[in-house]
Amino acid sequence: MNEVFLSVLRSIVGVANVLTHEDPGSDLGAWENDWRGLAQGRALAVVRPASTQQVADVVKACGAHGISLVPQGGNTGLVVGSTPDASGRQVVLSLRGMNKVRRFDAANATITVEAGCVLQAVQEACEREGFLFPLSLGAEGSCTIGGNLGTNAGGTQVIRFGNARDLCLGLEVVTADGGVWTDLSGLRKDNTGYDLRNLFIGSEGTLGVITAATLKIFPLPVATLTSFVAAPSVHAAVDLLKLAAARLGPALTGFELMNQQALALVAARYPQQRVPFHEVSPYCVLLEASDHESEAHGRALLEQLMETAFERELVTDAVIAESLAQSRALWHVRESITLAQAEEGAHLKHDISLPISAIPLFVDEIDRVLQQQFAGIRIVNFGHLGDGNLHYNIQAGVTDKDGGELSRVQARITRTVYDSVASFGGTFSAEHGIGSLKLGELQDYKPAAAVRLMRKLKDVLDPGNVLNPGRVLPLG
Ligand code: FAD
Ligand code: 2HG
Ligand code: ZN
Repeated sequence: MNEVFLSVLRSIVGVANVLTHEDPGSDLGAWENDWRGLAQGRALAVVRPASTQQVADVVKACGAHGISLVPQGGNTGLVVGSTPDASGRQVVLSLRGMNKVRRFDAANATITVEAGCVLQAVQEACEREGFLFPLSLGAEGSCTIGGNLGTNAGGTQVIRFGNARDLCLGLEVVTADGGVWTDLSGLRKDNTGYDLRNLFIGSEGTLGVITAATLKIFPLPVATLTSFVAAPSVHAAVDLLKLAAARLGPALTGFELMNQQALALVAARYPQQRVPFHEVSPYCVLLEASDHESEAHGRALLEQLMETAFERELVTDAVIAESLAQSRALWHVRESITLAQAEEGAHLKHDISLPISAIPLFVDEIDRVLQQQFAGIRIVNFGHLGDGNLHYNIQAGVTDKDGGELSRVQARITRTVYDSVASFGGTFSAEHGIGSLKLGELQDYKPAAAVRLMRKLKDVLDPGNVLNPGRVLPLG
């Protein structure tokens, strides 16, 4: 039966684009395993389509043979949603081969790309034409537009440009029955019924396979200024955010928070990186301002902002990058925290979002409670303070690199964090999604009526459970 199915797949995408464990010397680990080592899957096959029609035919074949599939882009996701289960019965549908720019429309300020385009390649294609595609995140060198839309990725520019959903004007989607729904016209207004686009975005491959997207692009700023400041507390950082938003308006394009522990980890793992003044400050903020007038104008605004911030004791130290290289180095420090945590060993992630006004009191409370209950706990708190999204992570102790001790208490820690987040009106998944990692939290914290509606939608759009079953919603 497998052989019949595999030969159907081969007839659709070509022999070279169906990879199986039976192939001599095959190693499917890159597609099967979660990059953090949280799950090892086993695929029936990895299938690499080159066109939308091939995707549609593969989806149809899977449905006909009762085989489910897992759409995959860069496999950089953080909630174990893009790798197969261990059954050996699922197909990984890798979209990476579909990586063409289909259309660039300067007058409409849009770019239409295939789902397998790597985010950085899209950014660079836009830049060559004098435009900015502002979605930006640490994995941009390997994550794909399909994955970005599948997870409704956030990143560092949400404060100004919104998340992936806000940057998307249209989609091409292969539905669970193998049909194709196309809306790539790039309209900014279209009130002709239900919003299908936004249903597929963020559905993590459970409602349809995204094969292409029309994305919003923006004029490139004349200058981008980066500043790294030391803040005495989260309260001060939030006050600085208010001040910066008032002074800079839409020129405020990034506002990232990092606690001392996060920076210490980067400094310890990557000694070649220059981490300004991390030893003395409980928190640092990376603030980015983009100016459409001139570098001098942007710098003057930023310097005035810093002057006021010093006067109000919101910052205790500050540097403004003098060159592109310096600016990149500062951003590199921020973007290195995830890998530093992974290299340091076992850790827990809490990708949370709260009303910005609630963040100082939340952090005071949760820091205090965790430190009381779990002696020696290492809290690595960083993230996109500008949009209310913290990565309130916990690192295993220095003598517990493989996480043996942490695993005993992790359920309690996570429950304590999410209960507190909920009590402050926040959510347990800001930008990473649900995948298979947060199925329990979905049941515990998402209103039951919302979960019931989600289940109804899944049943209608994918009655055969062909698309990424057991992700976002538990198996029924
Ligand atoms: P994958 O990991 O391959 O897939 C993710 C999900 O999308 C899966 O459920 C998959 O089935 C689905 N999917 C993939 N392709 C498609 C498709 N074509 N159609 C439908 N569904 C699809 N995330 C953030 O939001 N903000 C960050 O700042 C951020 N920083 C990161 C930094 C690092 C160092 C790393 C490793 C990850 C980071 N992430 C971040 C998480 C991750 O990069 C994003 O979730 C990214 O959007 C995933 O893209 P991908 O192509 O790797 O998707
Ligand atoms: C980031 O903002 C990513 O760097 C990853 O969302 C967060 O490692 C994390 O927990
Ligand atoms: Zn993030």
